[in-house]
Amino acid sequence: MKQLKKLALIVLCLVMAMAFLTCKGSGGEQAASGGPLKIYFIPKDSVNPYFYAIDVGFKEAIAELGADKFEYIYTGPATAGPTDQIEYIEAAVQNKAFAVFVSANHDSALNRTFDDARAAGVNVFIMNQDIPGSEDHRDAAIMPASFANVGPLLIELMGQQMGYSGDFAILSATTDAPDQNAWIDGIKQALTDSKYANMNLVTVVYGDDQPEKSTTEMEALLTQYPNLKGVIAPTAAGIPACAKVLQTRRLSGQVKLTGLGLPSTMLEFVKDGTCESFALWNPPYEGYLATYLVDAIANKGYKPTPGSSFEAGKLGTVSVESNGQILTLKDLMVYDASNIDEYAPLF
Ligand code: RAM
Repeated sequence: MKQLKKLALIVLCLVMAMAFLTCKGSGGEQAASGGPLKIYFIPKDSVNPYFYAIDVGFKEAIAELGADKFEYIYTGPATAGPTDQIEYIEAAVQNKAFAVFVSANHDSALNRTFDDARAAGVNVFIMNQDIPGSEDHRDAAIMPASFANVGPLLIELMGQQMGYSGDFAILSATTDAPDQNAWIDGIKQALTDSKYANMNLVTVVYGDDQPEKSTTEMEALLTQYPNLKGVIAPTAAGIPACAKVLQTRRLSGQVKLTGLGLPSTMLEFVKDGTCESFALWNPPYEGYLATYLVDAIANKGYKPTPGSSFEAGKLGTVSVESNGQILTLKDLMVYDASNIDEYAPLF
C-alpha cells in the first residue's frame, strides 16, 4: 500500500512537472508547432501618432518575412500612466504571445508583470527605450538611437537657434517616462559645457504626450516667462502642439523651438519658420528590426545575449550591446528646410 502511494505521488509529480513545462513554453511552442507567431506591440498610449510610425515597420518586415507566419497585434491604453499597460501585457500572456514589445511608461512599475510574462514563456522586449535599473526584468531593449547623443544634440540645436544665450524651457511628456527623463538628464549634463554658459534652463513642464495638455503647458510657459527665448520639446506629441501655440500667437521665430518630432507633423512649422530644426531617428526601422529579431529567435534558435548578433533584412547585421540594448541607429537625424520635404511623407 505504502509502495502504491509512493508511485502515485511520483506520477502526480511527473504530471505536474509536464504541465508546468508546457505552460512555460507557451510562446516557444508556437514556433515549434509552426503556427503564426503572436507579436504584441504595446505603445505608451494608443493615440500618440509617434507609435504609428513604429507600427509601419512591423508591418513592412512581416510582409517581407511572410504574413502567414505572424499574428501582429498593436494595442495599448488610452493614457500613458505608469501602470496603464499592465492589463494589456497580461492579456498578451493569456493569448500566448510569442513576444511583447512594450514602450514602458515607468522604469520599474511593470517589473512584476514582465517577470510573470517571462515565466510564462513570453519574450519581453522594451521598445523605443529601456527601463534603467530594471534591465533584469526584460530580455532586451530596442533603442531608436544611442540615448547618449540626444541631450548634446538638442542643446546644440537650441543654442544655434537662440544664439547660445537666454532663457529656455523643456516641455516633456509624462513625469515618469524613462526615455524622457534620460534625455532631460542628458540636456542638463550637456548644458554644463562652457559653450552653453549663457543659456539658462528655467523649468521643465509636462504635457503627458497629449496635445491638449501640451498646448496648455506651452501657453502657461509663455505667460510665466515673458523673456523666454526657446523651448525644447523632446516629444513627438508635444513639439507640434508647442509649434501651433507659437504660430497662433504670432511668435514664430521670436521664441525658438526644437526637440524630437515626426517630420510629417512638423512640415508646416518648418515651412513657416516656427521651427528651424528638430531631430529624430527612424521609427519604422524599430518595428522592422523587432520583427526580424522575433524571426531569428523563433526560427533560427537565436538568443539575444550581449555580444551576439542577428540578421535584420535591409538593416543588415545587428548586434546586442553589453547592456542588452539593441541600437536601431547610432546617430539622430536633424530635419530642417533642406530635407523636410523628403522625410515628411515617410513618417
Ligand atoms: C513621444 C514619446 C516617445 C518618444 C517620441 C520622440 O511621443 O514620448 O517615447 O520617443 O516622442
